[in-house]
Amino acid sequence: MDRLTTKLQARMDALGAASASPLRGRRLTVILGRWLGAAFVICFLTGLYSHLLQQPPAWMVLLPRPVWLYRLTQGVHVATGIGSIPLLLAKLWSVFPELLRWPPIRSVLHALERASIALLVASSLVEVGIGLVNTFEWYPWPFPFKTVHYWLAWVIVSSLALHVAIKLPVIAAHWRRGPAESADPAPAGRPNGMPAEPAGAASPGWNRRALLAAVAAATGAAVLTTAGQSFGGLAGFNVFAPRRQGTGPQRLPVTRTAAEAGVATTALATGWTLTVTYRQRQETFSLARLRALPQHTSELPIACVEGWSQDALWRGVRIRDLLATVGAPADSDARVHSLEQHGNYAASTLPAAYSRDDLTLLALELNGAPLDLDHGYPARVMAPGRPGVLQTKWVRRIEVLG
Ligand code: HEM
Ligand SMILES: Nc1nc2c(c(=O)[nH]1)N[C@H]1C(S)=C(S)[C@@H](COP(=O)(O)O)O[C@H]1N2
Ligand SMILES: [Mo]
Repeated sequence: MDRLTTKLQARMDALGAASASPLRGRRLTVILGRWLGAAFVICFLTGLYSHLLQQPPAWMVLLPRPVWLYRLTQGVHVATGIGSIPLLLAKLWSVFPELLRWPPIRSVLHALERASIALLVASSLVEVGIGLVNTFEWYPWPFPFKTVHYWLAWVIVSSLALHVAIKLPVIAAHWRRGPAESADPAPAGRPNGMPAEPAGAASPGWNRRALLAAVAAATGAAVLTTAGQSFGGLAGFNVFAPRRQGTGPQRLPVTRTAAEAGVATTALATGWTLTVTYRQRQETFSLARLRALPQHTSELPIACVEGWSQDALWRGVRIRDLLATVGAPADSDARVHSLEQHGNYAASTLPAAYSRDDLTLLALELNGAPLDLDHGYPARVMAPGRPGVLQTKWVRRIEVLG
């Protein structure tokens, strides 16, 4: 048994030596950890906001203004998520020799620490992997993306919190000594896992700064070449993101076409009508009758959950005017039904915070012309500050709830 352990120990040491780099050290790992921790916290908070907007609990304060709020939070979510990929890889590289340390478990606390890190690493890799692939609308796995992504986010923040809690003595010691001091080569003896700065490295400080600059540049490049899908100012740099601003029918991208939704025929049928219902009351509107109602213009972005977003000019009938035609109070929630029959997009709920808003329209026009079939002809909902997935296209019925 002892011989086996010694042998394994030697193997691991050899592997460690083969992949050794003078740049690795506690300082590098700490700095990358801070960057990555900040990125994950931003991802978690913006992701949670997106989640809550899609199934708001009773206590939730819904914010139709500023109209660009969700566009910003989800754009930041996807950009930060993509930017965290180089950070995560660099962080894993910086601690890689730790995986080879022998014996693998030294105490209960050490076992707990390793388990929490294993969980953190595995869930982070899966989370950013499926997140990235999702923004390309590719779902090559048999599980529902949203549910898995959501629960993995909780696994990440919980294991991150545990990881920080276990490291608290190290962090506290670092701050007690002062950051400048502990940046110096730490005393030998590897008191808490991370190797100290290797002795004899020429100038680890300078090398570390160069490496950190390279990681920062990789992160910046990942963000810069994708964030143009959400932020107009960066559109010219958009090399990798799947959506391009100003493209598609009426210069606006389409997530799912009428043909894909199976509504190409029903949406173009001459007999199309909109039905608005409230308790026993019901009103039916032809397209001509809708056009005869007061028309209003709203400049609102489509802000897709997948991160792309773009401003557009919408024109149509205010939802609250439509609710008034059946005598519904202005403060009503409404359920919006699409011609699309099945799946997540067939209907959406419009809470009162949006339905009473001046900017919320049943839009008939986009950028100065009747809606393109793929943008929801004959009529779609457009409300401020909401995820694109809730801006139901090809509306056939509005049901006032309550
Ligand atoms: C490359 C990295 C990432 C990308 C591209 C990405 C992308 C996305 C996308 C597209 C959504 C919208 C899902 C939908 O509503 O259909 C989303 C939601 C979310 N993301 Fe991420 N994400 C990434 C990383 C992360 C990380 C690191 C966390 C947390 C630590 C996180 C937490 C969340 C949460 C909580 C949601 C809400 C899910 C829900 O609505 O149920 N994401 N993300
Ligand atoms: N009925 C229906 N409404 C829908 C969709 C859909 O597939 N079916 N896609 C949603 C999504 S995910 C987004 S981002 C917006 C996109 O609107 P656009 O295609 O006009 O750009 O429409 C939303 N409304
Ligand atoms: Mo979307």
